[in-house]
Amino acid sequence: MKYTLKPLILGAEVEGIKLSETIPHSTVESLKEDVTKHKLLVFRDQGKLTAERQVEITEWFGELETVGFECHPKCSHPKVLRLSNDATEGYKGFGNKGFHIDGSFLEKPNSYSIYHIITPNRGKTIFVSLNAVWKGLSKQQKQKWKELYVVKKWGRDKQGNRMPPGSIVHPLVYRHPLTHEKTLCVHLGKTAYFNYRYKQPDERLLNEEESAEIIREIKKQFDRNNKELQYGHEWQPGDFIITDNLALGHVADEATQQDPSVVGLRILHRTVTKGTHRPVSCASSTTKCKLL
Ligand SMILES: O=C(O)CCC(=O)C(=O)O
Ligand SMILES: [Fe+2]
Repeated sequence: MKYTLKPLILGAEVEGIKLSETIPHSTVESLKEDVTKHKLLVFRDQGKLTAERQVEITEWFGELETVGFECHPKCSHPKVLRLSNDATEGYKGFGNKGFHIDGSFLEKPNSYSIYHIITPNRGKTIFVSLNAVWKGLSKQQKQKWKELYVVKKWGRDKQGNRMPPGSIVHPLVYRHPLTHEKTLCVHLGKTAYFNYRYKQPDERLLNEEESAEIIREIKKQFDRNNKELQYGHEWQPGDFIITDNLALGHVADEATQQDPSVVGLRILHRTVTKGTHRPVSCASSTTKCKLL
């Protein structure tokens, strides 16, 4: 099955694929390569795909992850996270606390995040290439960021049990397991503290104010040059998006959460695959930049 790609500010739009139909294996393989290459693929006019079909498509990329959410009563599949600005339709308040990758609270953050809009409103999801953020830093900033570790507010073990603050610590900067590009393990809304030179003899847990300052510094980089790195996806009926979750930061903008009577009802189905790699720092001379 042939398809074409139309470049976007970030990622590409796929033309010539109907996701409700059976997709040949060779096409699936080529789409997988394109997700890694372009970081984000948008499929327009897909109608309303069932939750089961979204799960099947997600399985092209790996095993589904359900840690971190329960099945909403309105959702027809336990592995699909149903989000809405109306609590009777889906969970409210997901993904709007700041730029993040999904599953940053897990030992192995999610590899792919997949979104299908069931009912769009004017709320956007904003995506940013983490490697582009990294590349635009000054030399001094790169040096500093490479030594920073993110201490999560809380974590989850493989069974989904909540773990106390400090149990999940990830390097802020590491290499993407497939592309080997530098990328970031971020959640600008759910980081408790940063640790400078974690597990080195001179390691230091930054205090609340110092950590908040780092968050502001990172946020400023996501917003830099009048937000030129940001791609705000304006959802249209039938949109389906596949992202390389480790390569992109994303956030749901304000309008995604506002009252349906003001901005219209929004329903989004989101799936994620289990992560396969633990982020490993490249910073210290004693830690080789191995991909575990
Ligand atoms: O609602 C959105 O646009 C994004 C949701 C999100 O980021 C999440 O569920 O992790
Ligand atoms: Fe998210």
